[in-house]
Amino acid sequence: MRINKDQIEEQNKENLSSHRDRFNFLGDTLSKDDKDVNTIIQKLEKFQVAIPSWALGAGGTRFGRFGFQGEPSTLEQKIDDVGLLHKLTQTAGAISLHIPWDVPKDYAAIKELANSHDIVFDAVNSNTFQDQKDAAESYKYGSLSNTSKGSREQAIAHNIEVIKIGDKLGSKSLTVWLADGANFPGQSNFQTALNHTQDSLKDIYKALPNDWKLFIEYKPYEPNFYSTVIQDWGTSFMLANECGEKAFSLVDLGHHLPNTNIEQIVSTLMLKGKLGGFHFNDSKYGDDDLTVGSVKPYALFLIFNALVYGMENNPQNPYPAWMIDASHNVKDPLEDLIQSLEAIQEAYAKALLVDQKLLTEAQLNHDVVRCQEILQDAYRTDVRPLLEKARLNSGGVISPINAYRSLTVRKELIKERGANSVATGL
Ligand code: PSV
Ligand code: MN
Ligand code: MN
Repeated sequence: MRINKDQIEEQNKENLSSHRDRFNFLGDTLSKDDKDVNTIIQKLEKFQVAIPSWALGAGGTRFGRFGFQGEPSTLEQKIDDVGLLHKLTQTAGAISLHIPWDVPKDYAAIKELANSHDIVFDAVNSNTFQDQKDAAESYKYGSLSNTSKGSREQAIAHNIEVIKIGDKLGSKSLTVWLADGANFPGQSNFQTALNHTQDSLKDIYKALPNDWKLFIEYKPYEPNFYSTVIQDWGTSFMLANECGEKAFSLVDLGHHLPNTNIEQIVSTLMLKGKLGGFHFNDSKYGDDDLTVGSVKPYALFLIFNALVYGMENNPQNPYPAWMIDASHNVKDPLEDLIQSLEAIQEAYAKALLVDQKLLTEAQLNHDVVRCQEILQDAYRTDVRPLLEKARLNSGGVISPINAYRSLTVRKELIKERGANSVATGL
């Protein structure tokens, strides 16, 4: 199924006059407050978030998986799904592949398909957390950190292979997330594991093309429940520094212990020019991979406030690669991703409303109350008409969820793919 221009216009016709009323009211209010509404809208139009190829089917837990009908069962269909998201939202202009879950067979055809949807290939993700069929070595006791040279070498070779695959697609970065760690005290030697990981990452780094970046993702626990080799931003940062200037840390919102101050981590990494990538999701307890903004929208806003500050004040930090890393059991995955995209744009727009000059002034005056007021004024603003305007300007729909439902997208996908199609990967 493809959504065409006429359908988009048809969808927008219904909502246009109420959108205009709301937009004009907000625009006037913000302009009176000296906010540059057009610049904010332009920034929103430019802000693109990659969709991971594994988020398009219903996710599961280790207790089971409840599929969703009409799931994409091939890479082509996954790209088509991202195409649908992008058509409606104009915010999902990239896809991030996980290898070997989504190895293209015909590169030219896959690139052409993505191009026809106006989608580029963002970071490629390696996978050394599962043993592959017919693999010579096992990752049961680790991959890049394994005490067995054979397992380490296999994991390094896999990452180099992933770079080659990404290179053929036009990707410019490799994300490494390691499940490596230990389930029990005494199971492994912390220092040996860290040294092996560092050496292995350096070997991968050597194979990185000059215009590529290496993103090192951290996570405190799961699937190992006693220790994880790359457990926190400090370890990731240290490894990125050891590798070199093309290596960066990657922050996944779900990869922190409860109540960690993520916005402070973001600030520190950007100050040091080492925030390379970002995985969005939300959580209540751990790496829950819930819809972005569904549980802690204010925390998301504060994180965006730090990101916006960094983007404006830290030229030493590259523009981060944005990706949604969420998937679960009970929602239509495409509706879920639409909600996540909306939440990201909303937090970004609110952060753009923060008057950084006034905030600095209030900070210097130690006016703590004023500082909070400045942040919360921005947070309490209903910025949704700005998002609608940005989508309208770039050819999307005013209300993506409503359009998705009124165009009966899922029904069409079920008709095309069948009720029992199952997404590959996770
Ligand atoms: C691990 O929890 C993670 O966040 C990494 O980014 C993986 O590549 C992804 O989820 C999918 O398993
Ligand atoms: Mn992640
Ligand atoms: Mn995760």
